[in-house]
Amino acid sequence: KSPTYDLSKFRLNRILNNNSKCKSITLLGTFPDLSETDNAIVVFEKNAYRESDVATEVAVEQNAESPAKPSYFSRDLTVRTDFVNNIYASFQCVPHKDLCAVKSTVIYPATDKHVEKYSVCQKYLINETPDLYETITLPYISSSQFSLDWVYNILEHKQETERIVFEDNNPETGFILLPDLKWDGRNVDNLYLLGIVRQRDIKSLRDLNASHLPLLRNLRQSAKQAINKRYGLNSSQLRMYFHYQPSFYHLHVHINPIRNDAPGIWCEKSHMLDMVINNLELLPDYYQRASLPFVLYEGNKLLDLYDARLGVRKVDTKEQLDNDGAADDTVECFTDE
Ligand code: M7G
Repeated sequence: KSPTYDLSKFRLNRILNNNSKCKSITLLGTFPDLSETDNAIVVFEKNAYRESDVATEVAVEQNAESPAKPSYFSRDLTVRTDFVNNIYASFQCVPHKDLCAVKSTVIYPATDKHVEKYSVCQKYLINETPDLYETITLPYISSSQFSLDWVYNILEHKQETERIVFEDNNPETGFILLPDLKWDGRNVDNLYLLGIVRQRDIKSLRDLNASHLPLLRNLRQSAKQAINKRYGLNSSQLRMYFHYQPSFYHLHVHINPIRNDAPGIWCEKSHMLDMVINNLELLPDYYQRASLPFVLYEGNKLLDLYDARLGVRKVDTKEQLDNDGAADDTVECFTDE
C-alpha cells in the first residue's frame, strides 16, 4: 500500500547528506500530519539541463508545429548581476518557473536501514570469498534486507505500469524494463532504466550460473532493441551492469548511457552485463567460486559482523600491508592444462 502525504508539510529533523557535485540534498524528517514518529527521507536534486531548453526564441518560433516551450533565453529570464569586470561577468539567473522544477524523491515511512543508506559515512571494502558469503553475508541478507514489495508491485502490474518501456512475459527468460526511481524521465542524456527479471529466486550476481545465460542474453538483446526503438540510443552507447552488493535482492540490471556519469556507477560496485555473461560462458559456476569485492557503510550491522571476523576497521600495520595477498596462495588457480 502506498501512503499519501503532502510534501509541503514535511518537517526537517536532520540533513543526512548535502552533495554539491550532484546538486542534491538528502533530508530526514517527518510528516507530523500523519505521524510524529515515522521517519521520512526527502531527496531534492536539481535536474540536468535539457538541450532543448536552451533553444533561443528564434529557433522555437521557427517550429510552428509545436507550441513555444519556455527557454532560458526569453523575456521570462530574471537576471541579477554579481559583477562585470573587463571581459568577465557573473550573473544569478532565475528562468521561467517551468524550468525550475526540482526532482524530489520521498521514502516514507523510512526504516533505519534507509536512513543508514542515505547518510554520509565511512566506507570499507570487503573482499568476499565464497566462504565469507555463505557464513556471513548470506545469513545476514536472509534475515535483514529491504522489502521487495515495490519490485513485486512492478512485476504484478500494481504500480508504475504506465512507465513500462518493454516487457517480456516468459517466466524463465522474461523481464520488465522501466525508468529507475533516480531518473527524472525528461532527459535522454541521463536516461536511467532498470531491467527487472521475472524469476524471483535470483538474489544477486552471486546466484548466477550458466543456466541463467538464456535470461541474461535475452535481457541484453531485448533491452537494447527496446531502448533503440524508444529513445534512439545505439546499443554501443549503453552501459548495462549489476551492483554487488545490491540494495534489493531481486536480480535487476542498471542501464544508462555511457556518455553520462550516472549516480551509482562506482567501479567497486558495478559488474558489466557483458563481462558477467562472458564469465559464465567460460566457467558455469564462476560466481559461486569467485571472490567478489563490495563496499560496506558505517552503521550497517553487516560491517560489525565482518569487523568481528576480519578486523575491517583496524588500522593497517606495516606487516599486514606487506602480507597483503599472501592468503591468495590458498586460492585454487585455474591454469591452461
Ligand atoms: P540496487 O543496485 O539494488 O541498489 O538498485 P542501489 O540503490 O544501491 O543502486 C536498485 C535500483 O532500483 C536503484 O537504482 C533504485 O534507484 C531503483 N529503485 C528503488 N526503488 C525503491 C524503486 C521504485 O520504487 N521504482 C523504481 N522504478 N525504481 C526503484
